[in-house]
Amino acid sequence: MIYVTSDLHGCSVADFRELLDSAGFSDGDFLFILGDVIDRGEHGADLLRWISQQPDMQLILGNHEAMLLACDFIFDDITDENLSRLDSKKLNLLSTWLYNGAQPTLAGLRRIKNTDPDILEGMLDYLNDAPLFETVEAGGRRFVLVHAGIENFDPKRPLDDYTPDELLWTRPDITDRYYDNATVIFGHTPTQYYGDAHRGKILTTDSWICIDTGAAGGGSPALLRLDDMKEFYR
Ligand SMILES: [Mn+2]
Repeated sequence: MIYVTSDLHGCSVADFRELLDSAGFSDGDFLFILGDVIDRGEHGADLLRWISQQPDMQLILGNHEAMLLACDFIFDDITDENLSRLDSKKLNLLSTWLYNGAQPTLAGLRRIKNTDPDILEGMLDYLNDAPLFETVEAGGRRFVLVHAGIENFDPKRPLDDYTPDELLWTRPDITDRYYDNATVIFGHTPTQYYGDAHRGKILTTDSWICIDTGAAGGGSPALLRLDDMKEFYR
C-alpha cells in the first residue's frame, strides 16, 4: 500500500519508526515523504540519513531541503581561499536557512561529515536527486504529491513547468482548487493555519489534502494511507 507523510522536522528516527509500525507499514508498502525532514527539531540530520537509505521510501523536496542544498558550500573545508568566497549572496542564503531553524541540522551534518564524509556526500546526492513532485494512483484515485501546493495554478500548465518556488513556498488558500481528475496532497502549511479546529489533524477538502500536522511547532507527524485514506497519528 502507498502511504504519505510530511514535515517531519527533525523528529527522532525511533519516533518516526514507531509511527510507521503503528500503521502496519511493512514489506511491499511504499512511503512518500513530502519534504521538510530536517530543521527545527533536533534529529533532522540523522533522520535524513536514515530515510536516504530506505529503499521503500521516496523523499519529495521541501523548502528546508532546498535551503540546505543552496548552502552546500558550507560543507567545504574552510580554507583561506574558500572563506573569501563566502560573499554576501552566500551569507544571505545561510542566514535565511539559520533563521528557519537550521542550527540542529547543521550541527548533525557536521558530526556526520567528521565521522563519515562519504555518508554526507551520499546524503547531498540523495537531496540533489529528490523530485519536486510525484503523481501516483492508489485506491482508484489519482494524486499529485508536492511539498507546499501549486502557486499560480493553471490546469493546462504541466507540473514540470512550475518553478521550485511555486511548489516549495506557496501557502494555499482554503478556497483554492486544483485538478478535476487528481487530488493534490501537500504539507508545508500546518493545518491549524486553516483554523484551530484542524490543529494536529489531516485537513481534507474536495480538491486537496494538507498533511502537515504541525511537527515544527510541537505537534507530531501523521501518516495517510492512500489506498483507503486511513489516517494514522502517534
Ligand atoms: Mn515547508
